[in-house]
Amino acid sequence: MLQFELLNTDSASHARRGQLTLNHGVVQTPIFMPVGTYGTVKGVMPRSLHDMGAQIILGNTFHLWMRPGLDIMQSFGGLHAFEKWDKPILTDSGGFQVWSLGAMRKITEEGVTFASPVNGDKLFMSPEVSMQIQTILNSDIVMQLDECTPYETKGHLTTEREARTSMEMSLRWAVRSKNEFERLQNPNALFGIVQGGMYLNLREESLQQLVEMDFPGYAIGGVSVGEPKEEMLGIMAHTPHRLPAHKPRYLMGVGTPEDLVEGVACGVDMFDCVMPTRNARNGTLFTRYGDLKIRNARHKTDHQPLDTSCTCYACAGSSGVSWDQGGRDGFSRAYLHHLDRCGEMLSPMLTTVHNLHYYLNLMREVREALDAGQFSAFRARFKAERARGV
Ligand code: PRF
Ligand code: ZN
Repeated sequence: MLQFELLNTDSASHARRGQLTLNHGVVQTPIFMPVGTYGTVKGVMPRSLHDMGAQIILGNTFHLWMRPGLDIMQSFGGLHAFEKWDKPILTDSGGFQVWSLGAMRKITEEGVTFASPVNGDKLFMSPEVSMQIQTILNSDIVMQLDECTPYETKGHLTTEREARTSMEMSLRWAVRSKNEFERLQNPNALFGIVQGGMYLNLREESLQQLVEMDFPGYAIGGVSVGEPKEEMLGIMAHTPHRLPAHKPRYLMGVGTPEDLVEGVACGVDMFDCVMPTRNARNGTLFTRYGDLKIRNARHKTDHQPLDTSCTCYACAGSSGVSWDQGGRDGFSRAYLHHLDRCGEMLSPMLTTVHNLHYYLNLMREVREALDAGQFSAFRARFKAERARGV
């Protein structure tokens, strides 16, 4: 089940405000989806995710298939009950994750053969297997199995011919994914994934074929795979707005706060990325006034929170009142710098809460700007504030 309602469209860009209804609840778009690869958003309790306003999170077919395996998933009736998250979940198909194994795998028309990174067993992933696993996981949004076309192949830029071969196989895998999804009578929603590498003509062909297959939603894959930023912006400007207006559009694995706001302007409704969670663990924090590296010695004596305008638990404590509004309950940069130096567990916990709150709040501000017909002004102010520096 999936319903998508367009609430508002921006007059000066392709940006849209929408509402997506799934089996486990309603999602307001544009939206950022925190990544929970192994059935957990690393270091964050579901209750905190809820408090931060997370509406939908990701899970990974490949990882959950490896561990804990399908018998356990089946015994819990799916991923929601296992990880104690009762709102919507989107699962990636495993294509991208298997692809990331590099030399460990062999891709053929039938599917992907690879050695289990856990115990070395020889395993086989196909569109059918991916649909069978995602049906057991009972995720609200299921992704087709695809091949993520790399930016470089064997040391040279992927040629148009190579990108076409890959894109065409992804299309055949889309057909097989859809057939198996229907045969299994999966009650959720299956998304097709546009591929085509850096070739806009291939992207257009991929898109048209997928639209003919009439998926309830569409993703754009094969970006953020090591290409220069201009290439990604080129695809963002080309593809999203060509997809059917009345269906949700998901840009996979993107990106920085600037990429998200740009993506929205290009007509994207959904994003996921490990950047807020991974960078938090490495001590890189996103703030309204630019990025901040907590390991930098200049933070050692600073009493201010990470982001003086932020209302997250790390920056505003239990009161939820930001420093700029006079709140003084938040944790200081000096304290977070200290925790990091000591390798304390609370360090990545607090920084992850902050970064996720930043991303979720950014998208909330984007939605409010769209509701108010103020997206252009918001976009300009956002860029200026981020460029100011902390
Ligand atoms: N395909 C799938 N998952 C993905 C991607 C893709 O191309 C990307 C590319 N950035 C991230 N995650 N199935
Ligand atoms: Zn914060």
